[in-house]
Amino acid sequence: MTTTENSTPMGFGRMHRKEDARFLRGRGHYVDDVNLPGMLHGAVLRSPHAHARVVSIDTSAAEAHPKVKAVITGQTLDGLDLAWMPTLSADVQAVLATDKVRFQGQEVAFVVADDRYAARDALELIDVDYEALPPVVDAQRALDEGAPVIRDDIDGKRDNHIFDWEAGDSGRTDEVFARADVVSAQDMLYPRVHPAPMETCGAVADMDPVTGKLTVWTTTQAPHAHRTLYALVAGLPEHKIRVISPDIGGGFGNKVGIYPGYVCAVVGSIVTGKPVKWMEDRSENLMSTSFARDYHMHGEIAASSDGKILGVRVKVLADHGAFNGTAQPTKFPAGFFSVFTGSYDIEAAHCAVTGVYTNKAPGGVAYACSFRITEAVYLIERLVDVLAFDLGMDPGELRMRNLLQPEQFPYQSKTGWEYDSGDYPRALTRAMEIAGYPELREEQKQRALAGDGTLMGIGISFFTEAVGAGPRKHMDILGLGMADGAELRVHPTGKAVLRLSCQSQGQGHETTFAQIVAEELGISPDDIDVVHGDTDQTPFGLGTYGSRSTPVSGGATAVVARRVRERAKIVASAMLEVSPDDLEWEKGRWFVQGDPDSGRTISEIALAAHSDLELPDGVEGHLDATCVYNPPNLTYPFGAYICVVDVDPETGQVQVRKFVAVDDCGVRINPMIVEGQVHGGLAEGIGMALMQVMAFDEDGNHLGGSFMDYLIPTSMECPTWELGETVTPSPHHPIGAKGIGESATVGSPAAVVNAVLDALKPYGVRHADMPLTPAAVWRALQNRPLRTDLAIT
Ligand code: MCN
Ligand code: CUM
Repeated sequence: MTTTENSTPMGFGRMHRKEDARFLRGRGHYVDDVNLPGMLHGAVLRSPHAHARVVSIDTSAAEAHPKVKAVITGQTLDGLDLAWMPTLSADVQAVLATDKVRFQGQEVAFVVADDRYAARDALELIDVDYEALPPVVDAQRALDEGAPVIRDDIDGKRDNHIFDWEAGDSGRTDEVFARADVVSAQDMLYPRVHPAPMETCGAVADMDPVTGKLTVWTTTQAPHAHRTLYALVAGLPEHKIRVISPDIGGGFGNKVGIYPGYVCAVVGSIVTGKPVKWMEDRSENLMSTSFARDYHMHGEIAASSDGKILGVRVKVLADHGAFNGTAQPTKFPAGFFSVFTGSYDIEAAHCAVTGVYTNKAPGGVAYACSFRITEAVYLIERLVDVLAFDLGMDPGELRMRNLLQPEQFPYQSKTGWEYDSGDYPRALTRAMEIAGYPELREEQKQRALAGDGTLMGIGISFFTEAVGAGPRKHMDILGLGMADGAELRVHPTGKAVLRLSCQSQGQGHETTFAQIVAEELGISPDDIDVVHGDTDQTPFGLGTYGSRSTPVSGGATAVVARRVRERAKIVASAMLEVSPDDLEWEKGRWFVQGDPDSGRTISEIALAAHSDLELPDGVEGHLDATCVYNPPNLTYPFGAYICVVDVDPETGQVQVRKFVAVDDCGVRINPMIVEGQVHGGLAEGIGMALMQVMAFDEDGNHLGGSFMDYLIPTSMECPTWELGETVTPSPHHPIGAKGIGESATVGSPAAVVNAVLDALKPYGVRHADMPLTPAAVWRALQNRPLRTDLAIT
């Protein structure tokens, strides 16, 4: 498609986002923009302790505040059987604490008042008597004999163990390890991080006392899933609940689950009979909403002396915080971590993951993670570099040696996944070409010989993602099928409206999904409205996460458009008085085979279909169609990233000088949006590799409650990205597309860390944990003499 970004392509291609018209003019409409007549405001009282018994809560002074309309505590909720809510991981989470508080920032009480300020003021009038308990902060100590038991609310629970889970074949793996020439082992931590979306979480709940219908405007990536959960939590029938997700200012996984504040807003509205708004502030978002990672990993990689990887063995301790939350299904509590063999042809692999409770905020999978693939990619890509270090081999060459070959697809991984398509060597070759890999290595060598005092590092990562949760064949994993619906209406004038279950938080769905319809039907994307984020207006589906919108809802959109095309064919055959079998489709119109001038455009057909004028008996009018799409498999996007850094050994300061990213997400609907997704993810990757960590002190005090303490990357830390692409279509997806939304976040941290460690190689440093802050880099270099032999090999 040859179009500029300013014109509208009739299908796939670059075009500016349709939603930019409102976003750039400040006309976006977010939850906090929802203001209803008589609306009240809620605020949450949070625990100052990481672990404490709640002895008593005195709310009388707060209730006496002239502007306070209600004070809700765990006790109030207990009476309504609402004090605990189910998580998506077969655990329960306290909506408001009754017995104990289990992390600093946990929700203890909810005040509803005339305005936000009064609600905040009244929090200070609530008197809570806590009896402090020793906290469990360190995941490594959580299973110690005699460790304080965090979840004594669970019947018979006497430790902090959540689950043991494993994947792969341990016997075969031990066997290949036994015959390997080299075994490299490394402990590594993927630290706890937070997605920190620009817009914090919030809800406006409005229970209509007359109709009994509850409307919740809320920051959710999955409106239909939230509706079902509200129905289960509140015991309301589903048709009496409407969940509306207006514009969302970034989600990154933070807005998948249900938070206590949402439930409190709902209860507040039921109790007061008025609409209630609750919006978090920044600290609340950072302290209490879904975090990511916190994976303590021990990896081992076995290889022959010439660098053929034979096996991988992994043990993980997963810190899930105080409640096991956010979609880590019972049967699959480590998510998709089992893709940890990555992009390599490995004979045998085994991993074992143990989950533990600690006195920290619950969550675990948020932050563009593809449900633990982030950790898996980091692990294998770091292990490959550790092996290269031990073998004295170039990490690029070692990867090339072991990548899966094109003819191995569809590839059955050693842990049970079927990679749909790929040409990995092509992607890595492309990245090396763009980066000028041999020249970079030469420059590095020359600089080492010149000894100019700074260190240059080149890091590679190659990743395979698995995205598009939904396939029935994986129902055993997720416990539920995840088909997405789509509805397409074509108006009499040939304009259209597409209704979807997925929900954009900045990914540009209003543009790209209109482009899919345009590609299939030849209606301009400008003439197609995309409606999402309202359960009363859109078909059911499980929402946007794990980069599933294009793989699943995108499939639904292509199929529904094809159904419309087939309906149009019947109408066209009536209009042209020929058999449907004699018609041929050309984008935008049906014509009689062999007579190209005979055609009827989709808008002519739409008009006829609605006016009935040319339709004989028996031909249904209208062109509208619906579809429920069950994807046959996940899609497996992949990519090759190369990062170049300069490190100052005196200060530990890392400067990312160059970053090359070659992504393959199959057919690209809108290359400009794809590149934007990659840019964002690369910035996040630099953030995680170099500066981000959600830290706690030994008492469980949260040390990252503001952007002064929890650092997110800015343009200052980012180089000019150099992007490339290869296109390997997904063989099973209707338009050959794979997801892209999380690829760069998943793939880039390892490239940055590998680059920094490549720079530190002359000092014999093989590994250091993220974030590689100046202090961490400086520490890694202490008491290590510079070895010129390592610098120039
Ligand atoms: N796309 C395309 N061609 C492809 C694949 C995707 O043009 N072959 C387009 C899509 O049509 C869509 C966008 O790229 O407009 C992202 O598509 P997809 O990979 O399907 O991901 P989702 O739409 O399902 O978005 C979810 C994903 C996740 S899980 C996180 S986390 C994340 C991410 O997207 N959060 C984001 N990217 C984000 N981007 C923004 N701006 N804000 C977030 O919160
Ligand atoms: Cu894991 S973050 Mo996204 O899947 O919403």
